[in-house]
Amino acid sequence: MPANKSKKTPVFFHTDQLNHKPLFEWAFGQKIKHPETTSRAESILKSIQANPATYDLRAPKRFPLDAIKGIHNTELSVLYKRAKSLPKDKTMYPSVFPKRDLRTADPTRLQHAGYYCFDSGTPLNSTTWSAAAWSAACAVETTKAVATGESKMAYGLCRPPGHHAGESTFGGYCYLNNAAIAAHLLRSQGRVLILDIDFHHGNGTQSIFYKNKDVFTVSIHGDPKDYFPFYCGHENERGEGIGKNHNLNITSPTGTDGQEYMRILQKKILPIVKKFQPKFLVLCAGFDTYVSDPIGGFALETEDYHDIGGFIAKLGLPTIVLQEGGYEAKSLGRNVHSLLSGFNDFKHYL
Ligand code: Q9C
Ligand code: ZN
Repeated sequence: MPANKSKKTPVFFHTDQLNHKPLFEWAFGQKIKHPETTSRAESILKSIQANPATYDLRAPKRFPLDAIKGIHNTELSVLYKRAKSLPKDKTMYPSVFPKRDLRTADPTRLQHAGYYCFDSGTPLNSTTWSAAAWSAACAVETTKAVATGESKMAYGLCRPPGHHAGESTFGGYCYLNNAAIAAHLLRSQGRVLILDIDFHHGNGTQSIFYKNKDVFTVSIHGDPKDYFPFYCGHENERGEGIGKNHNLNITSPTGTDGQEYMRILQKKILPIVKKFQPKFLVLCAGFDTYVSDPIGGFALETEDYHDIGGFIAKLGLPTIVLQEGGYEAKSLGRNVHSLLSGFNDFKHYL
């Protein structure tokens, strides 16, 4: 057994991430219970803690202010910090979303939150900033655990998720783009590939790196003609300027199963890795591709995540795994463990 084979997978989580409790969202005219619940993180924690020989669970220690500044406009954090002074039982759901011809906003006014927000499911309250910042801190620590060579793969239990947040925009339950923060920390050391396997298009990540070629963004998702975020994520969006051909969107039909998903990985991801030769991989790990997910439209099973983990391990890259979506709380922990086991069971990887 190689010396490092006995090492545990570092996992990062801070309990303040549980203080953020969005209660409901407006979904196509209906007020529904908010899918991004604390029970999601609790389900994952439970399955991590059930395997103490495999995982080394730690809390990030520092607020990642500089790392956030590298990716997000300061107006976003000004707005989030302003929400800290909301009364405990009050939540701000922005209700005016300006379009291209409305261009002035003041982030010190909570009523202007709609300028930065692009949907009705991503509310602000007094705990949002702390939870989002600790979630980003998990991404930073996970990145460090891999970049320092401590571990070839590490997992950040990022909650709230991140891939829908742009430089100065938030939405899709995301406030800070954890994967973009991770990639930005790594890019001075070499090319970074971000592979987004959440059911939804990673629109925030795409827009942040759209004109860059040192960070290649790939997202596999349900067709945005039918699914959130609707207005981007189409296959003809390929990057711009020097970033041309460094963004790839792969849409797959409703009902896509594990077999079809593996075909996509083999056919589309392998060639990119061969050609782009990344030094690091950031995996946006969403599990709303699960067959009984209440939001997503794919049909993956728990064992399929094991295969996906194995496929990614086989790429041989140092990998930062960051939690994104996945809304059937009771299966989420099991699915996360299945994906991470796919790495750890691939004996040539660690
Ligand atoms: N209010 C992630 O999986 N719901 N976000 C659309 C309209 C938004 C999902 C309903 C789904 C966002 C990280
Ligand atoms: Zn999603």
